[in-house]
Amino acid sequence: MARPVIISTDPGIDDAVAISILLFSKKVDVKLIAAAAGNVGIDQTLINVLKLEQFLGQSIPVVKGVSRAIIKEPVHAYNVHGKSGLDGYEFPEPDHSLVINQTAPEAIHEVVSHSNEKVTLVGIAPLTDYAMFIRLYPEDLQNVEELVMMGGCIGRGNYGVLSEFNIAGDPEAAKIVFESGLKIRVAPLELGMQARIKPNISKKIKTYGRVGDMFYSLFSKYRGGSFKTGLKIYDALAAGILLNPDMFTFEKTHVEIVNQEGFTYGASLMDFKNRLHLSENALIGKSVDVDQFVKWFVEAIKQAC
Ligand SMILES: [Ca+2]
Repeated sequence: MARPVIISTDPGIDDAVAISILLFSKKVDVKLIAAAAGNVGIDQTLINVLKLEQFLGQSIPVVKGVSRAIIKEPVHAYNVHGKSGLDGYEFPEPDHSLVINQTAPEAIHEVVSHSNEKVTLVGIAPLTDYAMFIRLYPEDLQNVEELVMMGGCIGRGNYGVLSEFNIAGDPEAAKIVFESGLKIRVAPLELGMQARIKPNISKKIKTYGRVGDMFYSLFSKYRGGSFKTGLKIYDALAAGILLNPDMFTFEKTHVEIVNQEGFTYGASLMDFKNRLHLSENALIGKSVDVDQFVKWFVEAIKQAC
């Protein structure tokens, strides 16, 4: 049976890929999409979710997330995704009727507390909305299956020396989430670096009708890696962990989020050698079989086309 899923996302070109894969997978049933502040501002990520849904002919309820990180000043990634967050393709004007008039934590609570089956949370953005949900509705956690997320890094970061964008975007939120006791599976930065999408794959995707053409256009503007040497479609790795975990190797560990101001603010210390002597709180994807991933990725996108 399809697992009920909520997606928290900040589209974002790699988000658009992950959302499309999840919307068309038979293994999951997407109940709600929460637009989060991240790659671009919250008003724009909301519009981007709506545009994508409209383009894909979907009508999943959408909620606008909390407008910014809990404490940290907002950070964005216009340099990677362009000014709109989805630069490279002209989407039709979105249908705003899908937007629910609630806060994101309220909307997440509604879905989780009314679900007959445990709900899986997918996090492919800073974790602000999930952290607020956890603080406001702690009793709901018993009806959450797990959080599957893209974020953090084993080694060096893509935002700070030691911090990855989704964690650095709201370190306090990440700390709340990792200390919540939720079961968490993580696609860290390194997986996206391993599983690069080469031009021959992008060109193959371009042949898949209007959806394939849309992705190709976005990929040609995306600055997560290089179109020529390979794109890093980070958020798709979280979708991969949820839908096809056999492609990965995992290791359980403690993840400690650094939330003291300073050069390491927002770092995610993945303590594989147990130097901190703290209990395990996450399962980290450490490597991916790239050939298997590429095969899966192409097939998964094809489902949306
Ligand atoms: Ca994202």
